[in-house]
Amino acid sequence: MQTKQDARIKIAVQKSGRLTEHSMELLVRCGLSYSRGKDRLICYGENMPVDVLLVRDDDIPGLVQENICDLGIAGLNIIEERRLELIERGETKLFEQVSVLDFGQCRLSFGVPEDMPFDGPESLRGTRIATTYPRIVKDYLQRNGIEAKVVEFSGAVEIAPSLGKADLVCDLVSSGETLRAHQMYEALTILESRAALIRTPVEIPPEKAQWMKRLLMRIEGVLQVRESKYIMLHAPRARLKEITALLPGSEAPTIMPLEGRDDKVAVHAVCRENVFWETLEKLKEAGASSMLVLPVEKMLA
Ligand code: PRT
Ligand code: ZN
Repeated sequence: MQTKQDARIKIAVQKSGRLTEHSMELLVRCGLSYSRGKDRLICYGENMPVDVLLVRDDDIPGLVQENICDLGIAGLNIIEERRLELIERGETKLFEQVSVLDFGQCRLSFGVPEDMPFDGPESLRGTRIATTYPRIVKDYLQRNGIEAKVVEFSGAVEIAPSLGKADLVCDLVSSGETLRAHQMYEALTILESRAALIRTPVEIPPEKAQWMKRLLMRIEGVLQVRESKYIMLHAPRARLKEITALLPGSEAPTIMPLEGRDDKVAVHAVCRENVFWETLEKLKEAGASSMLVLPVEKMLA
């Protein structure tokens, strides 16, 4: 028998860490308001049948794989490591990646001691590599036909070389400060990571499907809006074609006359990509003036 609880969508989010705030903010932007359970491990959706389970990021792919949660948000580094582990175990039904999100950016890179020269993947041959991502590293080495020893660490990978436990490391890097503080440099990136949304391999039951569809559509909408800008400018009629071609990711812009000016028109457009200073400078060179770039609040195609 189905209980009311079964009709609620469960989404696994990191309890406390780098992805927590961004993940919750994304859900709030999708319209979710919630109250936090007494144990502070669950956030109950008040206005949507969506509950958030707060867990360690390492547990998220497993919870989604086992269909305990319908959705989960974790770093691609964690997702990929877990995916390789499941394949290794002969698992055939894996969680699915729904979309890559716009936060949690970092790189999984080889960090090499300052006194060790690095001349591409060949330099890894015969070395001992400390990492918390043994499967991703082994997969990389195998694909490149390189034999090396992978030493698995559960944390504080960066101290492995100074302890004599490894020659180099493969770890997450964002500013590079941690590597520098341990007399290492970033030599080669093997995975560009950011947070991603994954879903259960199991078919969503009909009583959840409607809300699931709405939630995924809203997430896509939020991601698109964050990238999108509304741009307004004045353009000389003679260079209109050139100017509209410079607008990043915009569909048919609106062209309007300017009172008392036959040589210029007003151009309004939604750009589906961020509008950077470089673009504005190019537009100015092409004769555009009075440029205004505004954020977009909501968008529904
Ligand atoms: O408790 P729990 O297991 O949930 O959290 P955690 O400590 O395992 O994860 P957390 O919160 O540190 O990171 C969560 C996710 O954020 C990671 O899985 C990545 O997808 C992403 N992320 C983004 C990062 C970084 N940037 C990052 N810089 N994760 C870790 N780091 C660490 C890295 O391991 C290294 O120690 O930061 C250090 C390097 O940073 P820089 O700036 O010195 O280069
Ligand atoms: Zn973790």
